[in-house]
Amino acid sequence: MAWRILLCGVATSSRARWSKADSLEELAALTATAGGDVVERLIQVRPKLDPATLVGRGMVENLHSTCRRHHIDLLILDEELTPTQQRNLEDQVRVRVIDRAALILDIFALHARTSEAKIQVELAQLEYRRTRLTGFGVEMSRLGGGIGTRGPGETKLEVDRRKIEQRIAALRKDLKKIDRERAVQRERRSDMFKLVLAGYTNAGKSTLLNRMTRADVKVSDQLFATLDPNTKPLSLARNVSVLVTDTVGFIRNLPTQLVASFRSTLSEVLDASLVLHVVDASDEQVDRKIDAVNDTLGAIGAGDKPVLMVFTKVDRVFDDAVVKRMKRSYARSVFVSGQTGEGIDELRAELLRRVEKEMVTRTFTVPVHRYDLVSLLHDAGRVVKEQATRDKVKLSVIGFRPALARARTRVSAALKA
Ligand SMILES: Nc1nc2c(ncn2[C@@H]2O[C@H](COP(=O)(O)OP(=O)(O)OP(=O)(O)O)[C@@H](O)[C@H]2O)c(=O)[nH]1
Ligand SMILES: [Mg+2]
Repeated sequence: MAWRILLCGVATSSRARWSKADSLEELAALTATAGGDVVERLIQVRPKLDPATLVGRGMVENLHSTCRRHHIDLLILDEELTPTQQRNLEDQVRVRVIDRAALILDIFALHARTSEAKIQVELAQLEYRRTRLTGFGVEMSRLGGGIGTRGPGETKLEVDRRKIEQRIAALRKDLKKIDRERAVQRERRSDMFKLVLAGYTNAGKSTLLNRMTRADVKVSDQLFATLDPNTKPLSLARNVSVLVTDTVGFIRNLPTQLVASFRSTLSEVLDASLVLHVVDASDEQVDRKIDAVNDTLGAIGAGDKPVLMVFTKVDRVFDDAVVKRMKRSYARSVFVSGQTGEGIDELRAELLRRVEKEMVTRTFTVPVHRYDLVSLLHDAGRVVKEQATRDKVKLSVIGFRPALARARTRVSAALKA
């Protein structure tokens, strides 16, 4: 049976109540993704958070009676809880209490598939938990399993502080190794034009990747369905191929531990030649989610990457005024549906335009007998002219700027040797 869950949030003014209600809506979606059943939601309007219990005295009592009345198993707070607040609330409300960050960590733990994702999630969970252990290693086991305590795969989360420190050190070492492997992979792809799909979780990124590249990435109406980057080739025209990467989605206030330990996954974006910021056009929170994604891009150092806004799910938008407004606010954006394929040709045309802006023509002259260099140049781009004299051959090549720069270096080095 699903866990029975009570959600609670604090609005700092009555005007902030509505945005808090939206925030609880998202918290409910996260809870459902984690397999919980939201039974009741409570919002308290309070200008200041209580240092001891976060919510006020009256709300603590309300939470206590609501939990008894509805047989609640778990209380989830939308705000970040200090370890003390968490403990005090558990003592007074008499159910388990977690915050939004712990819930997100839990979903990541459930969805981690590859060893890289598992390492990153476990590290984030341990970093989160480390600050929450007081005295001599609190007995986590008294809390039992369930939402908020699940570890990636079969690994049991450690509860002992000394063991946690050791485990964190080991995981950090593993991650360093993975980072190095990634760097090698990146180097190998450095000649290609790279598109990276970034966007709020559930925006429709994987659906778009599947539609554009006939890939088969898992799509689901859950939050954070994708944790591991998937890179696929995409041909935009004869001789114009790029790579498209689908990666983990963003969310408002991504827990800091996750940002830190998912740095290598998140930093896929840093490697992009062009970021496709994928937006769910049918979402009522569209502007706020765009802002959250832009904030996250800034936070990971990708704030100045070239971006193309791609509004998807237009098949679900029935109000033309909505699309008009978005077209006005976000000039040069593209409107598509990953599901029906509507607008995908326009998207491809726009991508080709963007890629072609980065294409250049270069001429190379190599000795006629150096077939190896001639073939290297054929690999580096499209050879549009080839003129042979008695002992030399001159080639004009159109290609991606960094690829041709690299070919130039390699050809010169080979000729000097
Ligand atoms: N109607 C409609 N639904 C879509 C479209 N694109 C995606 N969806 C649905 O939206 C949900 C999320 O789609 P995904 O492609 O998994 O979204 P994502 O951005 O990869 O999500 P995460 O990996 O979880 O961050 C799924 O239920 C999809 O079927 C679309 O163009 N139209
Ligand atoms: Mg996805």
